[in-house]
Amino acid sequence: EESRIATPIGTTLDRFIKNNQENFKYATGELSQLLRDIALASKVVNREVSKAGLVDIIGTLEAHNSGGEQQKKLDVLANIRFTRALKKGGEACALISEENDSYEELNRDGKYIIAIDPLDGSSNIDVNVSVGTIFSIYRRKTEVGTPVQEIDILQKGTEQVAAGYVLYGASTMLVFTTGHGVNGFTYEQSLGEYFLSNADIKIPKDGSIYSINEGLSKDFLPSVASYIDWCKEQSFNARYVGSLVADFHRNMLKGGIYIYPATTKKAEGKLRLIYECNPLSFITEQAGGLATDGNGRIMEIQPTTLHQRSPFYVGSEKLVERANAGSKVK
Ligand code: AHM
Ligand code: MG
Repeated sequence: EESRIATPIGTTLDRFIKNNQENFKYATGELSQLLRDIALASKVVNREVSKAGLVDIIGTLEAHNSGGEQQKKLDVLANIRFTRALKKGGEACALISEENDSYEELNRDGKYIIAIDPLDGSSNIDVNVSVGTIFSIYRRKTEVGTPVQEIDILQKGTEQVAAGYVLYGASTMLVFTTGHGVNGFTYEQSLGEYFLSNADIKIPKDGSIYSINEGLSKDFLPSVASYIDWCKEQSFNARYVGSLVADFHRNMLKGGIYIYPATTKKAEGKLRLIYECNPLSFITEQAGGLATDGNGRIMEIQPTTLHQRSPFYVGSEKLVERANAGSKVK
C-alpha cells in the first residue's frame, strides 16, 4: 500500500526520515539510523573525492609534517569510511563490499546486512569524471546475536528493504528507496546537509537514450546487436559515461536504457549482482522502470556467490521490454 510523501522539496534528509517514519519498514528507527550512517560516510567520501586532483600536491605537503603516511587509493579509502560508519552505528551485522573478498562480520546484535560498492567507476577519478557509491540493505534471516550465515548473505534482490546510491557529480546526490518510491537529495557542501531535491522520482515509460559500451560490439550476441541497430534506426542518443551511477541517474531522469550485456567473451557480463545490479534494480522498479538480465527480473535471481556477475538491462519500461523480447527470439 502506497504512503504519500509527507515532505516538501527542500527539507533536510534528517527531517525527511522523521516525517516518513512509517515508510521505513519495521519503523524501529534502526533502518533510519543506517541511512544516516551511510549519508554521513558519503559526506566524508565526497570531501575526499572532491580533493582527488590535489592528492599528489597535498600528499607532498603532508609528507613534511606527518612522516609520509602512505597515500591510499580513493576506493580503498571509501571502503574504510563506510565500514567504519556502519561498524560504529551498530545496526549492521555484516558487510558485503566490492573491495573485500569475503563478507565482514560487524555487530552480531545488528539486524541488517549491507552490500556496498563503496566507489564505483573509480578508474574515472583520475580524469575528474563522476563516480558513485551503490548500496543495498537486507534484514538478516538468522537470529540476532548468532553468527551470520550464508542465508543472510546470499539473499535475492526481492528481499531488499532499502537501496540507494550516491552520485559524486557536478553536485553530489543521495538517491534511495525504502520500498515506497524513490527520493533524491542534493548535498549542500557549506551546510553539510542533504536537501530533498527530487521527490518521488519516476522513470519515463519510454525514452530515447541508449547506453552501452559499443566498443565491445564485435562480441555482442545477435539479440543485442539487433537491438542496438534498432536504437540507431530510431536516431536515439548514445550516452555512455562508463560510470554506472552517472549513466543510471541520467537515464532514470530522462528516460532511456542502460545495457551491460552478456558477450561472447563474458557470458555473465561485467556488473556484480549483489551490490551493483540489485540496488539499482530496486530503485528502478520503485520508480516504475524495469531491470532484467535480458530475460527475467534481476531481483529474482538467487545469488550463489558474493561477487557473481550478471548481464544488466535497466531503465524505461518500453525500452527494456523490447530488448528482452529480442533476446527471447532466436
Ligand atoms: P568497477 O566496479 O571496476 O569500477 O567497474 C564498474 C564500471 C561501471 O561503473 C561501469 O558502468 C562499467 O564498469 C563500465 O565498464 P566498461 O568500461 O567495460 O564499459
Ligand atoms: Mg563497481
